[in-house]
Amino acid sequence: MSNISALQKARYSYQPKLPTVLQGDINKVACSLGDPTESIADQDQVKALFKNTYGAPIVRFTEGKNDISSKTINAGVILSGGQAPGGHNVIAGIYDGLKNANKKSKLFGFLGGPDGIINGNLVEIDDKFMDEYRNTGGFDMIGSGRTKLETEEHFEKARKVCEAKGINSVIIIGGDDSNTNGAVLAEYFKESGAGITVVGAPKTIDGDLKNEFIETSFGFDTATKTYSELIGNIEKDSNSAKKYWHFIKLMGRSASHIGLECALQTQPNICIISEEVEQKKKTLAQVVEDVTDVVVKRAANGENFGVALIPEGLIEFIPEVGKLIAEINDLLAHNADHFATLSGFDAQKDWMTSKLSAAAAPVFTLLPAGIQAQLLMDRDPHGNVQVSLIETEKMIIEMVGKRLATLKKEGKYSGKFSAQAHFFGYEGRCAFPSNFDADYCYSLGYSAFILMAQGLTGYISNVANLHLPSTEWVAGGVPLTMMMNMEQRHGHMKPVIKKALVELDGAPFKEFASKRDEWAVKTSFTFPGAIQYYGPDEVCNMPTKTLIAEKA
Ligand code: FBP
Repeated sequence: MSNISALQKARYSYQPKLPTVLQGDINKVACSLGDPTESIADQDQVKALFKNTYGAPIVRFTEGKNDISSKTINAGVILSGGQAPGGHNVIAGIYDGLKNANKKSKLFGFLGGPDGIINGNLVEIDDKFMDEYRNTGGFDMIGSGRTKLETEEHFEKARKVCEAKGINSVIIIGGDDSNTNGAVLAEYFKESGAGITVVGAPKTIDGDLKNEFIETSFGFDTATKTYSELIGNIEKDSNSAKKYWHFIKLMGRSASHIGLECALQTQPNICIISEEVEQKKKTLAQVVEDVTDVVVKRAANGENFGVALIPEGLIEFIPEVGKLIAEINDLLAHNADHFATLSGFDAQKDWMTSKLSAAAAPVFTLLPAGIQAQLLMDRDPHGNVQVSLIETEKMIIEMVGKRLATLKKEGKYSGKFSAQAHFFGYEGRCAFPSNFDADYCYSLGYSAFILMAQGLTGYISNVANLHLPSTEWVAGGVPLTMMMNMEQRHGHMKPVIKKALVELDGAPFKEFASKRDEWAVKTSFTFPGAIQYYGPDEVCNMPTKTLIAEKA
C-alpha cells in the first residue's frame, strides 16, 4: 500500500496562485527601486554595523524587462527553526522561478537547517524530488534545525561550502532571529567580496515576524486554523456534556497572536493575552482571580463548563514571574556545579528558595510543586527556560481550583469545577498548508528567486495586500536592515529584527476586547471546522481574522 494519502495526491496537482505581475514570462518582471531606507530605530548604530548593506531601497516588481535568463544561478536554501506549514512551497516557488528562467541553474537544499551550510551537507533538488513535496506540510524535504548562524567561523565555513559548490545565492527561510543572522551574513559576504547574495523569507507560526511591510509570517494562517478546528471541536464537546472546563495552552514562544486569532475564530469564554497581563502589571494571583471570576459567574447561571485559551508565553509576561524566572536563570547559570550535586526536588527547591530575593521567593513558593520543578529543569542552549515544557494550563487549573475551594467555604460559590488540560502546538506546525499559505509561500519563493537573480542581497522576500485576492497581491523585497533596532542580548547590544507582540491598540485585540465579556458569560462558541482546500472562496480562501482586521 502506498504511503501517499488521497489528499496528498490531490494536493500535488494544486497550482499555487501568484500575484498577476509574476504570472507571465519571468523575463518581463522589472524591479522598481524606492528611495534609500533607514532602520526603524538606532539608525547610527545599525548603519555602522551594516556598512555595505544599510539603506538599500524597497523593491517592487512591475511589468518590464530583465536579463535573468542569461544568468546561470546556483542557489542554496535553508529551512531554519520551528516547522511552519508552507515551507516546501517556498522552496517550490524558488525552484520554479529558477528553472523557468534558466534550466541550467541549480537549487541545492542544505540539510538539517543552518548546520547544512556550515558542514557542507546538501542535496541538489530536481523535478522528481521537488514534486514529492509540493503543497505539503512539514520541513522533512531537507529538514530544519535551530543552530544560529552567527559567528565569523560559521560565516567562513558557509563561504567555503558555497564556493566549493559554485553557489552564488543563499535563501534563509526563518523567523526574526534567522533573518537577523541572514542580514549579518549578507553584510559579511558583501564586505569580504564573496559575491554570494543572501535573501530571507518570513516564517513562523507564532506570527511575530510582521511589521509595516510584512503583513504576516507564513504558517500562522494554517496553524491557527488547525488549532481553531480543534478548539471548536472541544467547545462542542464541552457544550454537549456540560461538565468540564477545558484549559487549552496554545503555542507561541512569546507573543499571543495565536491565542488572539483562535479566540476570534472560536469565541471561547476566556482567552488570556500575555501582552495585556504585562501592560496591566497583573500578578499571578490576579490572573488566577480573573479566570476564577468567569468560572463563578458561569456557575451562577448553572453552567459548570467552559473553554479557556492560555498562551504558551504567559508565564514570562506576568511581571513578578518573569523576574522570578530571570533570577532562577541567573542562579542556575552561576551555580551549575553546586546545583548538580543537590539530590532530589526538595533539596533543589530549598536551595533555590534560600537564594532567591525577598521579592521573588514568595512568588516561587506560591507556584504549584509541578511548576516549581519545571522551572528548575534544563535550560535551552541560551540558558532560557523552555516555556513550551511548562504546563501553565495545569498551573492555572490547580490555582483556580484552590481559589474556588476557598470561595466555596466562604459561601460565595456553589458550582462544580472539573477541568481538562490540553496543549496545542506541534499539532499545527506541519499541517497541509491552507490555500492561503500554499499561495503565499509559493509567491514568497518566486519573489526570493527574482531578488537574488537581480543580485540583490540583505533583503527579505515580500508579498503584500494579502487580504485581497492573490491576483491583486504586490510583490518585491524589503531590506532587512530596515526592520532592525538595537536590543540587549546576552549582555550585549545587538542589531535585531524587532519582534512584533500583540498591540493592545490594534484592531484584532480591540475586536476581541469588545466581545470577551459577553463570550465569558453567554456561551457563544463558533465552530470553524477543518481547513478546506476545495470549495467556495469564503470557505477555503479566507485569510486570518487578524489580517482582515488589521487591513480593514
Ligand atoms: P520558530 O520561531 O522557530 O518559528 O518556532 C516557534 C515555535 O513553534 C514556538 O511556537 C515554540 O515555543 C517553539 O517553536 C518550540 O520549539 P521546539 O520545536 O524546538 O520544541
